[in-house]
Amino acid sequence: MPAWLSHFTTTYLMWNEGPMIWASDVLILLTSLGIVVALTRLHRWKWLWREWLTTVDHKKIGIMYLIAALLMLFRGGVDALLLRTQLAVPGNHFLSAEHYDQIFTTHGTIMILFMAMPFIFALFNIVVPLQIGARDVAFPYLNAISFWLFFFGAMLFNISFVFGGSPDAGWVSYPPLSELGFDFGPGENYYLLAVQISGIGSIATGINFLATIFKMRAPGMKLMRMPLFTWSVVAASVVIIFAFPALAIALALLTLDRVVGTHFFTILHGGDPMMFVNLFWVWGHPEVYIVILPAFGIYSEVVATFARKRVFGYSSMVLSLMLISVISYFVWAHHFFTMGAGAGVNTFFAVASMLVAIPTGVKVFNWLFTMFRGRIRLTLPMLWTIAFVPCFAIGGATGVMLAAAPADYQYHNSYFLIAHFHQVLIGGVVFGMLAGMYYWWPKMFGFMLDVRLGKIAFWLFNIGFYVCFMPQYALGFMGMQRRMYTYPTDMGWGTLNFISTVGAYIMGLGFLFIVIQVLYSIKHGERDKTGDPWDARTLEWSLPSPAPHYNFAVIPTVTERDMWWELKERQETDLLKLKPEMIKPIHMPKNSGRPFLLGLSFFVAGFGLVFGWIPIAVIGLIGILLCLLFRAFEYGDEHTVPIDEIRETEAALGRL
Ligand code: HEM
Ligand SMILES: [Cu+2]
Repeated sequence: MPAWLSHFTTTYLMWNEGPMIWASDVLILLTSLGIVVALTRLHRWKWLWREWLTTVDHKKIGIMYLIAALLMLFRGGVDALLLRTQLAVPGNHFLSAEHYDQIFTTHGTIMILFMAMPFIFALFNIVVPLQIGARDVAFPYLNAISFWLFFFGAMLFNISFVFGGSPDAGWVSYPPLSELGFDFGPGENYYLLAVQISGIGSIATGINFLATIFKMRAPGMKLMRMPLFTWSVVAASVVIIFAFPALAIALALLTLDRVVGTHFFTILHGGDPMMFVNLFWVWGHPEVYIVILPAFGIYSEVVATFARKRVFGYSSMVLSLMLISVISYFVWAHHFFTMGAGAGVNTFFAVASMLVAIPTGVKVFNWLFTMFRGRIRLTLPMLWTIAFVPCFAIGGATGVMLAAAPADYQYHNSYFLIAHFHQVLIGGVVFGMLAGMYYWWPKMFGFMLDVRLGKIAFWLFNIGFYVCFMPQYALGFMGMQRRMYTYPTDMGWGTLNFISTVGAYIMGLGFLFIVIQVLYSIKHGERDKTGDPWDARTLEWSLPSPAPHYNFAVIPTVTERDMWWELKERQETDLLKLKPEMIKPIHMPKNSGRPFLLGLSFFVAGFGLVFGWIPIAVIGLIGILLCLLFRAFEYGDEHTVPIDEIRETEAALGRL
């Protein structure tokens, strides 16, 4: 091999790092080839471009978010299994310390930013316009940009594994560890740029959905008539808009430190690493609420539907959503009680953190009261919701323990913390997202998912969860610290770690069953011809599944909360029935390839900056500018759907 080539393969392709990299290379190559061949053989390239890559339809964007989130759940899950395999027995050499660092970093970053975030955005997109009686979001073009920024940010982050090396300073990326002096590989740059790019998309999504909900509701849908999921999106969007800029600034300043040589967060020359820690958690704590609040919204919809009762304490549900989102800004320092802020500061943040338990408790009791004496149906969404309650209660209780600042000196950065946050993130967020996916699946795709396979997945995942994470509370008390890549036999941590790893594999099996369930149901799933398979309460269920691209042929006028349910109860659904003369032409946004190209340009620019390859970065930046320029001079990005076409579509759906 010529010298330059071997330099390239070791420095960038990391072929000297062993079978894990080779296997990934082969897998990526085979998957890409498989996709290309399949698309070509089935003549689907045009379809892919026209129907998906250029779409501005919120329902399709939502589905793309969902697919991406599930893929990232898989990637983050494989990371988790690698980590747990390494920790299964004392003195293990399955992963090196270096690889362990990289994998917990990519696992954490991917799970939070590239799995949980797109999962909530998937459901925002799929549900909100249908629930409030709108034809799309307020800014459909921007919505597509948000998706492609997220997507290409995620791709940029993922290729670090096979090109140049992954970040390894943890998902929080604290300096000075993440500064050039200690971390000179491209991995940290990947982290900074990838998270930055997708973060811009997230801010735009927050703005988009707030505008959508405030400006695009159907006539008569007053704020206090909105479904609770929509309310939870309001709360989460507000938090996104105020929190994500802090992250953007923290990342930008650290990027400047690394790329330009400034000293914002260094120890030398007047910098201060604690500034980064504060900025990071000013975003980071609200971030966990950004992902949990929509889950709370989902639980509210599911509980009301499957207990066949109006949600208990609607107003207190709305108020507690809002209270949680406000309080979430005053708790960030609970992530570093031990870093020397002093008793006064710690007391403030401890008390504020514990306060969050009050509105959260209100919500939990309201869900329980809604179920109380309801005619409960144990469908898949309901099972995940019921499983959430005890899981989240334990996670919440251990959270209050962690919020006790003096006691946190014992638990800080131990496995107790790891168990706590997985309990709230999995038991709260992942359970919620799965409940939401199961609940709205028929609305998205028009068919039902197999229940038997879903129940197997449910039980495997839940049992696996407790087997995996309960031992970790004990391990924390026994002194095991987080981010340890191995431990000696005489610490006595072997048995509990082994049990925990077994649990992780059981969860992995649970995920596998979800995949099998989806694949099986694509072929054998029962069609949903009614549009309302759950006998549900809110407007989206008055539409056919899947809804036509313009959603509502005629925008309904809302007269009360849970109107669809109330109309059914009074047998007045005819009030929503279409009459041919009601139909008017509809204005819809035109598809555009530019959001995709803009995302791609960001990817190219980011990739160039990761390695300091300026010409590549410049090409990307020119691409970005061109996309913006063309958009600025675009007139008439809407088209009109003629009356005949709407009548035809509605007639084919049996609604005229
Ligand atoms: C599917 C089951 C999961 C398992 C078995 C698992 C396992 C692990 C393990 C072994 C670690 C490293 C602990 C350490 O050595 O310090 C870790 C860290 C972490 N996990 Fe998970 N995890 C799972 C799911 C999730 C989910 C769903 C999320 C978020 C939504 C998440 C977020 C994180 C974060 C933020 C870290 C910290 C990374 C860091 O220290 O920088 N995990 N997880
Ligand atoms: Cu926090």
